[in-house]
Amino acid sequence: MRRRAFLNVFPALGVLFTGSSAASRQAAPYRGKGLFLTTWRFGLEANEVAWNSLQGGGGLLDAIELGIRHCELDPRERSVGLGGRPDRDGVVTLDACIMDHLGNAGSVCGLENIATPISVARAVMEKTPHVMLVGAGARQFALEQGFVAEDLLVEDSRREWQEWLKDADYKPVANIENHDTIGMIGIDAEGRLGGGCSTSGMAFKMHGRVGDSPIIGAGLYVDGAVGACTATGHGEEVIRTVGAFRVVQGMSQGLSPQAACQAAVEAVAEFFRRRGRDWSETQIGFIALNRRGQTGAYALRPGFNYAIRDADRALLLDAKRLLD
Ligand code: SD4
Repeated sequence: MRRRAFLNVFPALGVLFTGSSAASRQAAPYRGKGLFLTTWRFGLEANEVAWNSLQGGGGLLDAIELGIRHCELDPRERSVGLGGRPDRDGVVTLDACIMDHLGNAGSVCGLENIATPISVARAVMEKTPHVMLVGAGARQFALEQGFVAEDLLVEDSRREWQEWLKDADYKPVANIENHDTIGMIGIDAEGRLGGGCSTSGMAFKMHGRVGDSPIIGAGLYVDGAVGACTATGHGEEVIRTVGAFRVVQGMSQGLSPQAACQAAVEAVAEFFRRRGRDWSETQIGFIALNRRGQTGAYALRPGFNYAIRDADRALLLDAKRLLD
């Protein structure tokens, strides 16, 4: 009997014959009350907001949007939303995206004057036939949706930019000035997965530069049957290696979230080696979650931390890394 015909007749046996990935998808469904995993220290507060929303009866994507929004609206966070560092022309441009377990997704790139790009990304997902809006079109759409335009450049960021203009030398520094995208992935009590990501991008980038964070598959990816991943760090390297998708693909092939994150960081390192480029100031970090609620995180070098929140834990953890 040909394989497909055999499985049509004996579908329950399919799991035995379709290899480890399909088998692990069938195994041990998630039984917790929910879990959130978020990049960097501000993930602690963002997770708390998301957790309270989920436990209060909100949907998973509502929780993720609210958690990220909390960070976007905090002017002290200088790499996300209001207060984000500007590009080299002194303009704050924001990137964000959101994705659910069904593959619904929305994204905005280079959005100006709107403090909550994650909510605009969600509106793109829910109210347009598109996935991604950029620049002036994204801003126009946001205004049409009732978002309010405001000046996002806070005094501290303006001062830093003016200081930077003296040399105007664009030089990313690992973990220090600009590696602080908020990426949040989560799972709810029904085992649904989702994620979101928001950033002002690399400080003093060229006007018009888009990083990995709003790109579905690079800065964020969710496959409801497998898992979710989000990335932080030097976006060009994450785009080059299709980072978040690579991690989810690794999980679909049977890797644990931890091993899948490690494999993606190793791919980044390998791409650097091939290109013979200096990567001493590059940081990349991935966090991942599978549909059983198992988590993982891995970075290129020390300094990347992430927050986890579930019914038992609210912790900030240091990610394992490739280099010391
Ligand atoms: C970017 N990935 O625009 C973002 C920056 C970042 O933590 O993650 N910072 O390239």
